[in-house]
Amino acid sequence: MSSKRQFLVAATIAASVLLIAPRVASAALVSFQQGVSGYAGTDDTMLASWAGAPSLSFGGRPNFDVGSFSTSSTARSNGLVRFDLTSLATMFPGGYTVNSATLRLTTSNVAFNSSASGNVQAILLDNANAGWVEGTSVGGAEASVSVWHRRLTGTDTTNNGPGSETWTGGSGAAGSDGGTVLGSAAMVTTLNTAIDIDLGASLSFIDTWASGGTNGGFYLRAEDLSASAGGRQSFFSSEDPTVGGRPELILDVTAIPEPSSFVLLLGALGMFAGLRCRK
Ligand SMILES: [Ca+2]
Repeated sequence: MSSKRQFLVAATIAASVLLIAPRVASAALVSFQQGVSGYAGTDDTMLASWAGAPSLSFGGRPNFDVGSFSTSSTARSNGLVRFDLTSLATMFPGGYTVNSATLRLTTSNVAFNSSASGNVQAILLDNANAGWVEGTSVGGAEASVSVWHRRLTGTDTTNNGPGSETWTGGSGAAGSDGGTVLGSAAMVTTLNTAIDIDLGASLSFIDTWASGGTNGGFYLRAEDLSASAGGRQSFFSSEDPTVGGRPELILDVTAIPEPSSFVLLLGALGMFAGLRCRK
Protein backbone atom coordinates (compact mmCIF):
# COMPACT_ATOMS: atom_id res chain seq x y z
CA MET A 1 0.00 0.00 0.00
CA SER A 2 1.27 3.43 -0.90
CA SER A 3 1.99 5.92 1.81
CA LYS A 4 -0.75 8.13 0.36
CA ARG A 5 -3.28 5.32 0.65
CA GLN A 6 -2.11 4.47 4.14
CA PHE A 7 -2.66 8.09 5.06
CA LEU A 8 -6.18 8.04 3.59
CA VAL A 9 -7.05 4.84 5.50
CA ALA A 10 -5.71 6.25 8.76
CA ALA A 11 -7.60 9.51 8.19
CA THR A 12 -10.80 7.58 7.49
CA ILE A 13 -10.37 5.60 10.72
CA ALA A 14 -9.69 8.77 12.69
CA ALA A 15 -12.73 10.52 11.19
CA SER A 16 -14.91 7.50 11.94
CA VAL A 17 -13.75 7.42 15.54
CA LEU A 18 -14.47 11.12 15.86
CA LEU A 19 -17.97 10.60 14.48
CA ILE A 20 -18.57 7.67 16.79
CA ALA A 21 -17.10 9.11 19.95
CA PRO A 22 -20.02 11.35 21.01
CA ARG A 23 -22.53 8.54 20.41
CA VAL A 24 -20.83 5.74 22.31
CA ALA A 25 -21.61 7.29 25.64
CA SER A 26 -20.40 5.87 28.90
CA ALA A 27 -22.93 5.32 31.66
CA ALA A 28 -24.64 8.54 32.65
CA LEU A 29 -26.97 9.49 35.49
CA VAL A 30 -30.35 10.75 34.35
CA SER A 31 -32.60 12.41 36.93
CA PHE A 32 -36.34 13.01 36.89
CA GLN A 33 -37.46 15.56 39.48
CA GLN A 34 -40.40 17.93 39.29
CA GLY A 35 -39.29 21.43 38.29
CA VAL A 36 -35.73 20.50 37.29
CA SER A 37 -34.82 21.19 33.65
CA GLY A 38 -38.47 21.68 32.82
CA TYR A 39 -39.55 18.25 34.00
CA ALA A 40 -43.22 18.21 35.07
CA GLY A 41 -44.04 14.50 34.97
CA THR A 42 -44.41 13.57 38.65
CA ASP A 43 -47.71 12.56 40.25
CA ASP A 44 -47.80 11.88 43.99
CA THR A 45 -50.39 11.54 46.69
CA MET A 46 -51.10 9.93 50.04
CA LEU A 47 -53.68 7.36 51.09
CA ALA A 48 -54.55 7.78 54.78
CA SER A 49 -56.67 5.57 57.03
CA TRP A 50 -57.06 7.74 60.14
CA ALA A 51 -60.48 8.97 61.23
CA GLY A 52 -62.12 10.96 58.47
CA ALA A 53 -59.20 10.59 56.06
CA PRO A 54 -60.05 7.45 54.06
CA SER A 55 -62.35 9.36 51.72
CA LEU A 56 -60.18 12.49 51.45
CA SER A 57 -57.66 13.50 48.78
CA PHE A 58 -54.12 14.61 49.59
CA GLY A 59 -52.80 14.98 46.06
CA GLY A 60 -51.98 18.68 46.51
CA ARG A 61 -50.25 18.31 49.86
CA PRO A 62 -46.60 19.38 49.89
CA ASN A 63 -45.68 16.10 51.59
CA PHE A 64 -46.96 12.58 52.13
CA ASP A 65 -46.68 10.13 55.00
CA VAL A 66 -45.56 6.53 54.83
CA GLY A 67 -46.14 4.17 57.73
CA SER A 68 -48.16 4.15 60.92
CA PHE A 69 -48.17 6.21 64.11
CA SER A 70 -49.60 3.35 66.17
CA THR A 71 -50.45 -0.33 65.82
CA SER A 72 -54.02 0.59 64.89
CA SER A 73 -55.20 -0.17 61.38
CA THR A 74 -56.70 3.32 61.38
CA ALA A 75 -53.35 5.04 61.83
CA ARG A 76 -51.74 4.19 58.52
CA SER A 77 -50.74 6.09 55.46
CA ASN A 78 -49.15 5.06 52.18
CA GLY A 79 -47.65 7.03 49.34
CA LEU A 80 -48.08 6.81 45.58
CA VAL A 81 -45.49 8.30 43.23
CA ARG A 82 -45.40 8.06 39.45
CA PHE A 83 -42.81 9.46 37.01
CA ASP A 84 -43.51 10.00 33.32
CA LEU A 85 -40.41 8.59 31.61
CA THR A 86 -41.45 8.99 27.97
CA SER A 87 -38.73 11.60 27.42
CA LEU A 88 -36.07 8.87 27.76
CA ALA A 89 -36.58 7.91 24.12
CA THR A 90 -35.81 11.49 23.07
CA MET A 91 -32.70 11.59 25.23
CA PHE A 92 -31.38 8.34 23.77
CA PRO A 93 -32.61 8.03 20.17
CA GLY A 94 -30.41 4.99 19.56
CA GLY A 95 -31.73 3.18 22.62
CA TYR A 96 -30.33 2.66 26.07
CA THR A 97 -29.70 0.17 28.84
CA VAL A 98 -30.74 0.98 32.39
CA ASN A 99 -28.02 -0.27 34.72
CA SER A 100 -29.63 0.75 37.99
CA ALA A 101 -32.48 2.86 39.33
CA THR A 102 -32.81 4.72 42.61
CA LEU A 103 -35.82 6.42 44.16
CA ARG A 104 -34.69 9.33 46.36
CA LEU A 105 -37.09 10.73 48.96
CA THR A 106 -36.34 13.55 51.41
CA THR A 107 -37.78 13.67 54.92
CA SER A 108 -40.17 16.51 55.78
CA ASN A 109 -41.29 15.24 59.21
CA VAL A 110 -39.79 12.67 61.56
CA ALA A 111 -42.00 13.30 64.61
CA PHE A 112 -43.47 9.82 64.48
CA ASN A 113 -40.16 8.13 63.88
CA SER A 114 -38.09 9.89 66.53
CA SER A 115 -36.83 6.66 68.07
CA ALA A 116 -38.40 3.80 66.15
CA SER A 117 -36.71 2.11 63.26
CA GLY A 118 -38.42 0.68 60.25
CA ASN A 119 -38.13 0.34 56.52
CA VAL A 120 -39.86 2.16 53.71
CA GLN A 121 -40.70 -0.19 50.87
CA ALA A 122 -41.00 0.81 47.24
CA ILE A 123 -43.49 -1.50 45.55
CA LEU A 124 -44.16 -1.69 41.82
CA LEU A 125 -47.88 -0.99 41.84
CA ASP A 126 -49.95 -3.71 40.25
CA ASN A 127 -51.16 -2.73 36.78
CA ALA A 128 -54.72 -3.31 37.98
CA ASN A 129 -54.32 -0.17 40.08
CA ALA A 130 -52.40 1.88 37.53
CA GLY A 131 -55.37 4.16 36.88
CA TRP A 132 -54.92 6.06 40.14
CA VAL A 133 -55.33 9.82 39.95
CA GLU A 134 -53.30 12.29 41.99
CA GLY A 135 -55.86 15.02 42.63
CA THR A 136 -55.14 18.53 43.87
CA SER A 137 -56.81 18.71 47.26
CA VAL A 138 -54.94 19.15 50.53
CA GLY A 139 -57.12 16.90 52.68
CA GLY A 140 -60.53 17.65 51.21
CA ALA A 141 -63.21 15.77 49.30
CA GLU A 142 -62.53 15.59 45.57
CA ALA A 143 -64.20 13.82 42.65
CA SER A 144 -62.49 11.17 40.51
CA VAL A 145 -59.24 10.98 42.47
CA SER A 146 -57.58 8.29 44.56
CA VAL A 147 -58.12 7.97 48.31
CA TRP A 148 -57.61 5.23 50.88
CA HIS A 149 -61.05 3.71 50.43
CA ARG A 150 -61.36 3.99 46.69
CA ARG A 151 -59.11 3.94 43.69
CA LEU A 152 -61.34 6.57 42.07
CA THR A 153 -63.88 8.53 44.06
CA GLY A 154 -67.27 8.51 42.39
CA THR A 155 -66.31 5.58 40.14
CA ASP A 156 -65.44 2.83 42.61
CA THR A 157 -68.61 2.83 44.67
CA THR A 158 -67.89 0.10 47.20
CA ASN A 159 -66.43 1.32 50.48
CA ASN A 160 -65.06 -1.76 52.19
CA GLY A 161 -62.65 -0.17 54.63
CA PRO A 162 -58.89 -0.46 55.04
CA GLY A 163 -57.42 -3.77 54.03
CA SER A 164 -60.27 -4.74 51.74
CA GLU A 165 -60.80 -1.68 49.56
CA THR A 166 -61.64 -1.70 45.91
CA TRP A 167 -57.91 -1.30 45.33
CA THR A 168 -56.69 -4.63 44.04
CA GLY A 169 -54.74 -6.20 46.87
CA GLY A 170 -55.93 -3.57 49.31
CA SER A 171 -54.16 -0.35 50.17
CA GLY A 172 -53.65 -1.18 53.82
CA ALA A 173 -53.18 -4.91 54.16
CA ALA A 174 -49.96 -6.26 55.63
CA GLY A 175 -47.63 -8.07 53.32
CA SER A 176 -46.66 -7.28 49.78
CA ASP A 177 -49.97 -5.83 48.69
CA GLY A 178 -50.01 -3.62 45.64
CA GLY A 179 -47.49 -5.52 43.56
CA THR A 180 -43.82 -6.50 43.53
CA VAL A 181 -41.50 -5.20 46.25
CA LEU A 182 -38.60 -3.56 44.40
CA GLY A 183 -36.51 -2.38 47.34
CA SER A 184 -36.51 -0.75 50.73
CA ALA A 185 -34.51 1.67 52.85
CA ALA A 186 -34.30 2.36 56.57
CA MET A 187 -36.29 5.26 57.97
CA VAL A 188 -34.24 8.02 59.55
CA THR A 189 -34.74 10.37 62.48
CA THR A 190 -33.38 13.53 60.90
CA LEU A 191 -35.21 16.18 58.90
CA ASN A 192 -34.31 17.20 55.35
CA THR A 193 -32.48 13.94 54.85
CA ALA A 194 -32.52 12.03 51.58
CA ILE A 195 -33.06 8.31 51.70
CA ASP A 196 -32.24 6.24 48.63
CA ILE A 197 -34.20 3.15 47.70
CA ASP A 198 -32.32 0.90 45.27
CA LEU A 199 -35.00 -0.44 42.94
CA GLY A 200 -33.21 -3.72 42.27
CA ALA A 201 -32.11 -5.55 39.16
CA SER A 202 -35.42 -6.29 37.42
CA LEU A 203 -35.85 -2.95 35.69
CA SER A 204 -37.88 -3.85 32.60
CA PHE A 205 -40.69 -1.69 34.03
CA ILE A 206 -38.52 1.35 33.25
CA ASP A 207 -38.57 0.41 29.55
CA THR A 208 -42.33 -0.08 29.73
CA TRP A 209 -42.84 3.34 31.27
CA ALA A 210 -40.42 4.99 28.82
CA SER A 211 -42.27 3.53 25.84
CA GLY A 212 -45.59 4.88 27.08
CA GLY A 213 -46.85 1.56 28.47
CA THR A 214 -48.89 1.09 31.64
CA ASN A 215 -47.32 3.12 34.43
CA GLY A 216 -48.76 2.67 37.92
CA GLY A 217 -45.67 4.05 39.56
CA PHE A 218 -44.44 3.23 43.03
CA TYR A 219 -46.52 2.35 46.04
CA LEU A 220 -44.71 3.32 49.26
CA ARG A 221 -45.46 1.72 52.59
CA ALA A 222 -43.81 0.76 55.85
CA GLU A 223 -42.47 -2.77 55.72
CA ASP A 224 -44.15 -3.80 58.98
CA LEU A 225 -47.44 -2.03 59.62
CA SER A 226 -48.45 -4.38 62.43
CA ALA A 227 -45.74 -3.32 64.85
CA SER A 228 -45.31 0.00 66.60
CA ALA A 229 -41.68 -0.16 65.52
CA GLY A 230 -42.90 0.00 61.94
CA GLY A 231 -42.44 3.75 62.15
CA ARG A 232 -43.79 6.55 60.04
CA GLN A 233 -41.88 8.88 57.79
CA SER A 234 -43.04 12.00 55.95
CA PHE A 235 -41.49 13.02 52.65
CA PHE A 236 -41.66 16.16 50.53
CA SER A 237 -43.95 15.78 47.52
CA SER A 238 -43.72 17.32 44.05
CA GLU A 239 -45.79 20.27 45.38
CA ASP A 240 -43.21 21.36 47.92
CA PRO A 241 -41.74 24.81 47.10
CA THR A 242 -38.19 23.51 47.60
CA VAL A 243 -37.40 21.74 44.35
CA GLY A 244 -34.41 19.82 45.67
CA GLY A 245 -36.48 17.85 48.19
CA ARG A 246 -39.09 16.59 45.76
CA PRO A 247 -39.18 12.87 44.89
CA GLU A 248 -36.44 12.04 42.42
CA LEU A 249 -35.93 9.04 40.18
CA ILE A 250 -32.27 8.57 39.27
CA LEU A 251 -31.34 6.21 36.44
CA ASP A 252 -27.86 5.00 35.58
CA VAL A 253 -28.14 4.66 31.81
CA THR A 254 -25.79 3.54 29.05
CA ALA A 255 -26.63 4.79 25.59
CA ILE A 256 -26.67 2.30 22.74
CA PRO A 257 -24.88 3.56 19.61
CA GLU A 258 -27.11 4.23 16.64
CA PRO A 259 -26.87 1.69 13.77
CA SER A 260 -25.11 4.24 11.57
CA SER A 261 -22.35 4.45 14.16
CA PHE A 262 -21.99 0.67 14.18
CA VAL A 263 -21.65 0.71 10.38
CA LEU A 264 -18.94 3.35 10.61
CA LEU A 265 -17.22 1.44 13.38
CA LEU A 266 -17.34 -1.86 11.49
CA GLY A 267 -16.18 -0.11 8.34
CA ALA A 268 -13.26 1.48 10.13
CA LEU A 269 -12.31 -1.80 11.80
CA GLY A 270 -12.56 -3.61 8.46
CA MET A 271 -10.25 -1.11 6.78
CA PHE A 272 -7.88 -1.28 9.72
CA ALA A 273 -7.83 -5.09 9.49
CA GLY A 274 -7.12 -4.84 5.75
CA LEU A 275 -4.30 -2.46 6.45
CA ARG A 276 -2.78 -4.85 9.00
CA CYS A 277 -3.07 -7.85 6.64
CA ARG A 278 -1.26 -6.12 3.81
CA LYS A 279 1.72 -5.16 5.89
CA1 LIG B 1 -48.93 15.65 44.70
